[in-house]
Amino acid sequence: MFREEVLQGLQDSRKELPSKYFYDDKGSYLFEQICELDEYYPTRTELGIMQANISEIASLLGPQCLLIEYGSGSSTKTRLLLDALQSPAGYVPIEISKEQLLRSVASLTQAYPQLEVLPICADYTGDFALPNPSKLVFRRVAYFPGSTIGNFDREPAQHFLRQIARTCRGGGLLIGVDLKKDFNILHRAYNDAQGVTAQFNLHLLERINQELDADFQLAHFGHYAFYNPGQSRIEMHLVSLTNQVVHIGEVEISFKLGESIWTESSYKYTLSEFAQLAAGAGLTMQHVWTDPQQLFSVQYLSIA
Ligand code: AVJ
Repeated sequence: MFREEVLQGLQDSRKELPSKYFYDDKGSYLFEQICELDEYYPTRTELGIMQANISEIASLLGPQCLLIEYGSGSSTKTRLLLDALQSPAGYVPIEISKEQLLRSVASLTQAYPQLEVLPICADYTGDFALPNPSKLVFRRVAYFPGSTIGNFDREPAQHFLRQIARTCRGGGLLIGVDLKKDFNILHRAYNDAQGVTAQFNLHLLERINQELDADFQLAHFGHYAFYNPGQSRIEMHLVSLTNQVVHIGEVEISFKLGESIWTESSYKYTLSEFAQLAAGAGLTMQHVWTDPQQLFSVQYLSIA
């Protein structure tokens, strides 16, 4: 899958690579470093919103809910919820990285011996069978924090929300959504002074070198991230700093000086834009929590 998608993306006239491949072990580590940067406001702002409103959030989700987390990673924010939920029926972490999944399941079962954890190792955008918990489920609630929804273009975002609506019919979705704001704040968040985001972006080439027998020279590419206001998104690119030919196994890929590989989009929404997108997928906004500066939002949407 990785090889096919990489080759296809780089053989396109407009080169691109899927952002989901950032997150191998080193990539996940670099992302955690990003989350601690002064410039990167989303993580700490979302955590602050959750902490400030946790009892209200837990009471909206209600007792005996089955919490289904899409892309659970290390499940850090989840603990906040698990601490506050009234006798949850179970926790279903869906995570593509087996190592991360096993690690977080082990530590969660330690910390929450009463909780039934039903892990699914899968790509959460695909199909998976929901496991049956032994406790009675009052409501299924999907949890999708971190503003990862921002990585999806509009149409795929709506498609994904529709899929959640099917999985959690009669329940809801708790989601973190990054908001539109001063362009300079956005720019700084994706162009940190220490260059961690640049390292994170360039690591994708390193991963391709390691896993697909390629010979990208990292010094010959530059990190370039900017806010595209017309499209309401951060675009992250790797720009070729020279005319060059790169090999991926037997395949040759040529780059012109200045040619870019588009590696990530991170869409930003207003509250009403997101409500509209969600409504189109059959989800109704019930409650929105934000920080005092309105940088970020945590939203609970219900599914009929
Ligand atoms: C994890 C996808 C939400 O888009 O802000 C951080 C990833 N990319 N810095 C984001 C990311 C560059 C992040 N998401």
